[in-house]
Amino acid sequence: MNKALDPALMQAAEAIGSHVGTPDLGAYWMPFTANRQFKQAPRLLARASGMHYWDTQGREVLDGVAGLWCVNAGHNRPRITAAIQQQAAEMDFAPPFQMGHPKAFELASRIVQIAPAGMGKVFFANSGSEAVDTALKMALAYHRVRGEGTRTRLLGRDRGYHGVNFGGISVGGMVGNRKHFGLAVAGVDHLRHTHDPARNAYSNGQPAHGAEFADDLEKLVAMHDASNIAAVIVEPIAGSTGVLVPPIGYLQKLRELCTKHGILLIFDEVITGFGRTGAPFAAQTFGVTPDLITCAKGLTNGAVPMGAVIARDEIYETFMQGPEHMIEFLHGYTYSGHPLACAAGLGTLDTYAEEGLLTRAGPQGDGIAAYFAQGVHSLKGEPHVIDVRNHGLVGGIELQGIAGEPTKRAFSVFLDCWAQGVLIRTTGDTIALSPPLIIERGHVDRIVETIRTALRRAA
Ligand code: PXG
Ligand code: PLP
Repeated sequence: MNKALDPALMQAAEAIGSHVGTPDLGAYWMPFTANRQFKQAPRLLARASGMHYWDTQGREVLDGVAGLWCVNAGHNRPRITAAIQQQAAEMDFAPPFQMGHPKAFELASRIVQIAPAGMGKVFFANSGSEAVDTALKMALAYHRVRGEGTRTRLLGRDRGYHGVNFGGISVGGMVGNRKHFGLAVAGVDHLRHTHDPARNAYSNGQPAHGAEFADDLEKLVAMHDASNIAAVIVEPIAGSTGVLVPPIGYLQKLRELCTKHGILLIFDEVITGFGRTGAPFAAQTFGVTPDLITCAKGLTNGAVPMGAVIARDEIYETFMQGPEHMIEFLHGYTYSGHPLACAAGLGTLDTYAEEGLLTRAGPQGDGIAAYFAQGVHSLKGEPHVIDVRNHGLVGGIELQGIAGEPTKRAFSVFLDCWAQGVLIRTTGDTIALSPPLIIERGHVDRIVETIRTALRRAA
């Protein structure tokens, strides 16, 4: 910089400069990121459209994970962009407590139209984590309002991921996300997870064995008594812990046991919601209706943060007692039903409907899910691969970890794919794929062959 320049001009030039080149990486404490490793060789995205990102160097990158399981309609879709732009110019914010704005009601109605029958009420939050904590509080309050206030215990499942807030990490089953944070919420317990590679390795779709894992609920009821249990929360397909598809009959059994014991069943559909499994919700794909559904991500195509809890009508009606001027559920966020998020949500649901995306990955689709399944299963037999699992447009490719260095092998495959221009995601030593639902066969080929190349040269 020329020292003779006017200091004010210099400051302005520096401010512009920080937006053109690589910015100073020091101040930003990145979430769920190896900060030091990242900052040595940053991966910065600048632009996106359809199936692709472009990084700050202008390199095209094929998106194999819909951003982070959320951009289900593909990137920068015109209807969604226009809806957000229009809303931003019209009204920035409306207080959500004791006030409302039309789009929040409209979006709730639109969600109910695609939700399982009988689930007619929607509560808005701003993320999956907030949706989960909202649903857990709703379950506790529901029992209390009904005069069963002893039902305070919450059950999750091993290898569950329910976001990062205190309720979510407590019912979650990932010790790494919990061990640094003390007791979190007390009184939780966990079912076993359903992953059973000895019997189910390389299952295409739902594994045949393991419905009996749901009987763990009977065991926990025997241990704690049903009168003390409020709810069970599970992901229909566990995503974050490596794509665990429910065995045939498992969710049905869980539903039966919950009904038998008066326990609410919560499906965390943050990943499985909005078409990922071939129906709007996995509840429909698997033919099991829970009492509460949590969702986020695909709700707004990732364009504006938003989460939601979809509740059975009866749960809402149960709260609607007492004096009419009193608030029935003492919960909510400043940004619940934010106008920008609602606009994005409406634009997103329009896009899904126009393009048939919510059912494309299912039996009514054009065969893309079967093509995807064939692609990921063709990786069987490649170096390090010990299992491949899939359902709809979700795929998991599990690698044998390097002894004593878990996650390292999969992460090296991730870096190799990035270098080859394909974005994948790894969790532990499993590669997780969840491409935008607009994916075409050529994209599937490119993702699969890129992974194959990376596997063949991985240490
Ligand atoms: N529940 C489930 C089932 C999720 O998958 C959350 C809750 C939390 O949502 P928010 O919006 O608070 O992040 C999630 C989020 C991964 C990965 O790599 C998955 C998620 C988030 C970040 C990374 O698998 N899922
Ligand atoms: N902390 C303070 C001090 C607040 O005043 C509020 C909201 O008014 C919150 C936290 C909660 O913020 P939010 O409603 O955005 O979740």
